[in-house]
Amino acid sequence: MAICVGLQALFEGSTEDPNVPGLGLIKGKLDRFDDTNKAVPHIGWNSANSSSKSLYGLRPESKYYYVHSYKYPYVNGELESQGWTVATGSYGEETFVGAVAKGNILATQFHPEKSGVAGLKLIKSFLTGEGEKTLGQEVTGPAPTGGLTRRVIACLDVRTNDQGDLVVTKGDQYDVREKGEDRNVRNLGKPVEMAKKYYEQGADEVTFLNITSFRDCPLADLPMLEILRRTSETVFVPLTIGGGIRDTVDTDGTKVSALEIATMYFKSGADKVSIGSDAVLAAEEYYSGGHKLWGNTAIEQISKAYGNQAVVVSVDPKRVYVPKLDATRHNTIRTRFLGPKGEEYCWYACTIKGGRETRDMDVVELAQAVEAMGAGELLLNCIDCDGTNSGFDLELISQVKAAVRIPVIASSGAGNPAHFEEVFRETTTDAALGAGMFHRGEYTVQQSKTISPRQD
Ligand code: 1PR
Repeated sequence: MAICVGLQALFEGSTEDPNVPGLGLIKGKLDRFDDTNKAVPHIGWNSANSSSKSLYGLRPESKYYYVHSYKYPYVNGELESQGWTVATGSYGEETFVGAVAKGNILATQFHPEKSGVAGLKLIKSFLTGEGEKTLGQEVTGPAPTGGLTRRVIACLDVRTNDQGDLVVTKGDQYDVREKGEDRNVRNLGKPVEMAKKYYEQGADEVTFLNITSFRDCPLADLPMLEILRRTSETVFVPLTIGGGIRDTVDTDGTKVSALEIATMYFKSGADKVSIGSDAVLAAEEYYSGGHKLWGNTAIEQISKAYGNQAVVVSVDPKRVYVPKLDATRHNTIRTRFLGPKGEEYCWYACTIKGGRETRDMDVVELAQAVEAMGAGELLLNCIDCDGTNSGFDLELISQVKAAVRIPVIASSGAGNPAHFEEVFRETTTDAALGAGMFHRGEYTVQQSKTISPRQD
């Protein structure tokens, strides 16, 4: 059984690295998705339609989790004439090979181990041998539901509270302490249990953000490692982990690179790492060095080792109001929400250290720099909207989507399911993330998926 790049390796080669031959078990070469009109990598839940032929229990109405930039373009009958049964997916105008099987060989471009119940069924069909027995037989079923769905992500901000327990918390504009006298850290539950609950409610992904990074903790004892290990035992959708991913010095004085930290997370069950503060500092160097890439930033190193799709950059912007469009050198928009002095324009300043420090860099500059460095996705928070339950900042999301070709996750401000509907309708965002409304039990993840539900 071959998964994702495992399927790709069965072919003769790929434009990803023309000098490295594939196994050549299947004739043909892979190429990259065209990103003129769509985000690349292709990330999310899409179909694998085997045209009424049984293929290890794949179902036309189910969706499977893909994350890749290279694909084998589907040509009707080509692989079938080599004896393969084929399932296809479609992304924009392109139809690509989602899965192939012949005898006891099964290869999937998507990740069955991250495709929830539908993926587990496929793995079972492979392990029991049932899939091989029925391979290629005619089957009837519902009509295929093609195309990529837009993801709904549940996010858990995690930190240690004043009693030393690791808790899921949630801030209002990044302030996670209660409003009362004692100002305790808000405790909304336990990370592993909450992640499982959101998986069962249909979350397309789960993100953990360690919002106080590694305060004086030996790296090997990082509590987030244990959380990932335990979560990946019961949660079969992609897991992202963020917080503290940068070159650092361990408590015993040993230098540890961001790549080593990311490796520890991947080995513990993470599918993607999310980089916040370090990305802003790296982007500053990128511009001060005249757009030069040195290959030494965390983003470049991790994306080189694990692929762009494994690196998310988490952005923490906040609005800076200005009286006119050309008041600063920054990428400025006209806004429907006027500033405190009636200003009609604003730009979004990037912050680091959980919003504690504002830098002279706007969100478009950051997004374009990290895309050039190899980030595969942006997690676009908004300090002004965070925890307000007033809806996503559609102006911010539209500005960033227009500036980059990598996928964008809209975040901050979701207060009810209609806000998800709105952000998917009004912007081209690839995914939307919610936190507080799920943690407080006001709505389930499933209720937020009216626009892009997927079936297991
Ligand atoms: O800088 O690489 O160590 O990463 C730190 C990470 O922790 C960053 O991703 C940063 O966004 C996050 N973070 C730091 N401080 C806070 C805080 O809240 N005090 N949380 C924080 C960011 C934003 C979202 C939140 C959405 C949705 N939280 O994760 O879940 O805003 O909330 P809502 O739907 O309830 O409005 P580094």
